Amino acid sequence: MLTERTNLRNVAIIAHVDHGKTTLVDGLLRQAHVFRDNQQVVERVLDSNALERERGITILAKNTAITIWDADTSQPVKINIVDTPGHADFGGEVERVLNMVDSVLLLVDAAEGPMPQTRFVLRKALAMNRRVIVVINKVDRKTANPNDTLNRTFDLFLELGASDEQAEFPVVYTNAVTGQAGWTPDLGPDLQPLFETILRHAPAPIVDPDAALQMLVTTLDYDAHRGGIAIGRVSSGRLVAGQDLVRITRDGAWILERARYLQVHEALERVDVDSVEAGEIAVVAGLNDVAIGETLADVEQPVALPGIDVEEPTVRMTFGVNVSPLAGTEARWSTSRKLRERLFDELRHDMALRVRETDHADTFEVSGRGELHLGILIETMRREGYEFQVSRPTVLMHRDANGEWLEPFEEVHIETTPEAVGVVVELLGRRRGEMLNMVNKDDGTVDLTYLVPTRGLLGFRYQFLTATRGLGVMNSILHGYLPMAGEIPSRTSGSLIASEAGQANTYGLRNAEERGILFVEPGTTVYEGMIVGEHQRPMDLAVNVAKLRHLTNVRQSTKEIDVRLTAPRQMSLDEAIEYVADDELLEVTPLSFRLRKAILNTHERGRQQKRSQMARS
Ligand SMILES: Nc1nc2c(ncn2[C@@H]2O[C@H](COP(=O)(O)OP(=O)(O)OP(=O)(O)O)[C@@H](O)[C@H]2O)c(=O)[nH]1
Ligand SMILES: [Mg+2]
Repeated sequence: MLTERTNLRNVAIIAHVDHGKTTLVDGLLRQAHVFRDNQQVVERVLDSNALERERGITILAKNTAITIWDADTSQPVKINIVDTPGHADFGGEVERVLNMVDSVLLLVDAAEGPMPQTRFVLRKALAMNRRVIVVINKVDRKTANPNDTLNRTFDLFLELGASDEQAEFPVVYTNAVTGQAGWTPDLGPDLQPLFETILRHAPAPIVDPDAALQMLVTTLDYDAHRGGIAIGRVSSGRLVAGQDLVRITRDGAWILERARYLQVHEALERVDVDSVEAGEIAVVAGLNDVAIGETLADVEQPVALPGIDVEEPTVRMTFGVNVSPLAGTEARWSTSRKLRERLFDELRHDMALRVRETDHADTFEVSGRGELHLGILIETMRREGYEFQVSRPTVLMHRDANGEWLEPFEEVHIETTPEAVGVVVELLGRRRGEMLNMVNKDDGTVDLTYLVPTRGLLGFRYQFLTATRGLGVMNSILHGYLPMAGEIPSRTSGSLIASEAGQANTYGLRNAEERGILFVEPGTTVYEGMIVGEHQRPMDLAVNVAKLRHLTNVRQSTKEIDVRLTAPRQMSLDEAIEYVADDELLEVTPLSFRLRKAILNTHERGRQQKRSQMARS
């Protein structure tokens, strides 16, 4: 029989990047008194992994829970809260965790209004019929316009085809930093209005605890002592610690397992419990092998739940065994077997990723939602001790029903200064962007909306930041597949390439410096075919940066010996991924990343280039 679990709520917080989700969770945790009075708590406590803290963004969705008092029923109510990432590349995380909740808090920045990812996450939430509570955050910002934001949010609901019921959403205004909320933009002293709205409007789970057990595995974790951990909502029946169950794989296979350890979320911790009833989010540990999208089911009546749908990837890179002359010197894991294992293991966690074998046993095709999605995987693997080489990202194309090629397009939102508009418009024009809208805002900034082929956006961010002197803000989201946009010129500069192995020295580098911008400094070990700088001109140029000065009897003037090189350009991993050209690779190790030509030998590369030039003419 279906029952309503009135003392439970499952809520996800969804929004565009940076609209304040993780900060709001801090406030909810603090005001639900989950910390000791004198406990020091870091800001954005849920952004707990190293990459999240370094980059100041959420990458993985995370569960937490609070318990608050419901004055109407005089009962404590447990609220499971799932924080989600806002960056478009991690949209797969949001799609997946919506499976655990009955309602969402849709946060919208009162100054920015709804942004591309607001639309994406709202569309998903409406499609899955989740109750939406709109939270207009950052009402304290100077340029905040809460009323306009509310109107535009309402329009977005209608545009996305919300039902009348869905469009009658409750609204709360907040300042997540100070932990204040209100029914109007005039905020009260604390988040009480938000707590009340959740209690009144977030539906309690309606479930059948006496039916056969079903739980959809939505998140994975690992514990050194307890082994594989599966997290998900028990959608029917109940789970008892130590019980036997059937794990139904995504291929439909049945595997007998035991739920050795059983936990639920409490604040930032997980606590052991004896049983979990339908409606609650359970943490099951001690499973032998488990993947996202599988169902944990009753042994007597194993029935699979619908799997987790996430949108297809748009961008692909190859990951190959590192074959540079420096391979094996800086990493713990280098072999193709290790690389293969690691990549395929990632699929168990990440629904938005695809990995395919290629004709070469040492090379794998890895596809994801964008450069950042793949970049985070590369950075994570590098920190785990792997080395490998990756190619330039390319977009994944489709054929339509008539056999015509289609390519992905993105809607791009740009906020910039009036001075930089000209350059940005020119850059995007060259990349086949089509301007959809341009708004001069009261605060002196300019908002541009573009439709741009994803192909044209690869490698764009770095140029954009240079053009806007780091002040521009750019966001993009997949618009869909459209007919091919025609040729897009790639990088306009060639590379400076080491013609000989050795240690770069001042003398050699000084010669190279006259031709462009250096990436390496004196003392860096280089190999033939390694890229040591960016050429000012469109073609590649081989330079010997390890060249030693001929010793002569003629004394050098001190002026000549004391040459100063300009500091080399230090690229971040993201920048290097954007920079790498078609015939180049990026070598990634735990200690360094190096750009290199795919063909290292200078003569052979020359021959190859001539051949392809001849083939083209
Ligand atoms: N002025 C103001 N700043 C806020 C408010 N809420 C959050 N911020 C700031 O906005 C920035 C982003 O906050 P986060 O909580 O990381 O945003 P997020 O939505 O979790 O970001 P992602 O998870 O990366 O999508 C931080 O610098 C916060 O301090 C607010 O109400 N007012
Ligand atoms: Mg966050």
